[in-house]
Amino acid sequence: MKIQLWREILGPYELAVNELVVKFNHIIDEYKEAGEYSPIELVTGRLKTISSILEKAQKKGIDLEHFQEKIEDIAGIRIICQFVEDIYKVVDIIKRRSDMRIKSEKDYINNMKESGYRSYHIIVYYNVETMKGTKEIQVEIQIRTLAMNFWATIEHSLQYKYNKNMPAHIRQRLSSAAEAILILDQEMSAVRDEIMDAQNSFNIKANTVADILTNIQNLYRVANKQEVINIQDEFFRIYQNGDKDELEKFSMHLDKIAERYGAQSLK
Ligand code: 0O2
Repeated sequence: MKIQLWREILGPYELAVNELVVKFNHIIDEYKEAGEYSPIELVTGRLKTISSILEKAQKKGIDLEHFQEKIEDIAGIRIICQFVEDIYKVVDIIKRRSDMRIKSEKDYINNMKESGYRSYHIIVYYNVETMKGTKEIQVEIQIRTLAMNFWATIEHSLQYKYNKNMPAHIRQRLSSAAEAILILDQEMSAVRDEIMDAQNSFNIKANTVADILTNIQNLYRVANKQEVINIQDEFFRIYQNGDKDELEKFSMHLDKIAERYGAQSLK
């Protein structure tokens, strides 16, 4: 077997993980910017450790000459959603992207594993640019709810602790916990619209306040200082009143004033 230069081999995988975390976080930002509910709550990425790669290769009888093709999760992305429905929305988003190509999918949401594990897995091909040119990387994307993630994290730690010899009573407890997680996700889905409405209002308010404060700051540079102080006082009054419609009206009014001064686009 030829020498494995691990750091050189894993570099592009690390790059893929870093790039994809940035890209999926950007999706969250875009939704928030638009004042809309984001189907993605949280994104994390990890590079499989060399010891885990060796362990998986040994367990599955994979020849180390071919581990890059055979081990699909050297680069791993985890997308956490609030609701089960969001998972399928994220799957659609991934399928529509032009920067990744689907290799395979596993729906462990509708087909729960015997362990109680639930998650949606997609293996994609993703290109990274390196000194030596373009390299196609396989990336495993796991998509699950916050509740599913809670269960999987605990179960994974216990699997590690007991090294595949988990006592039956713990296995039984985990199985009951998996049932409870399933019910929890169903209950949360039932109030999804209410929660989404609340979160949308929160985002809209946050964006309106940010717009108002940017306008006030820009106006402070070009307009009469006393006039800007009066505007700020008015903003605090409306803000404290807590009337969302009045706040939005005030923001639109301020846009017009800023436009008059040509202050809207000032950074
Ligand atoms: P790690 O440490 O997370 O990287 P298999 O070998 O058949 O179990 P396969 O064919 O590689 O797995 O694919 P599968 O079943 O889609 O599992 C891939 C990954 O999903 C696993 O990677 C885990 O991260 C996660 N997973 C799958 N089943 C379970 C489970 O029962 N419990 C938990 N907590 N996670 C699971 P690795 O390499 O096994 O582990």
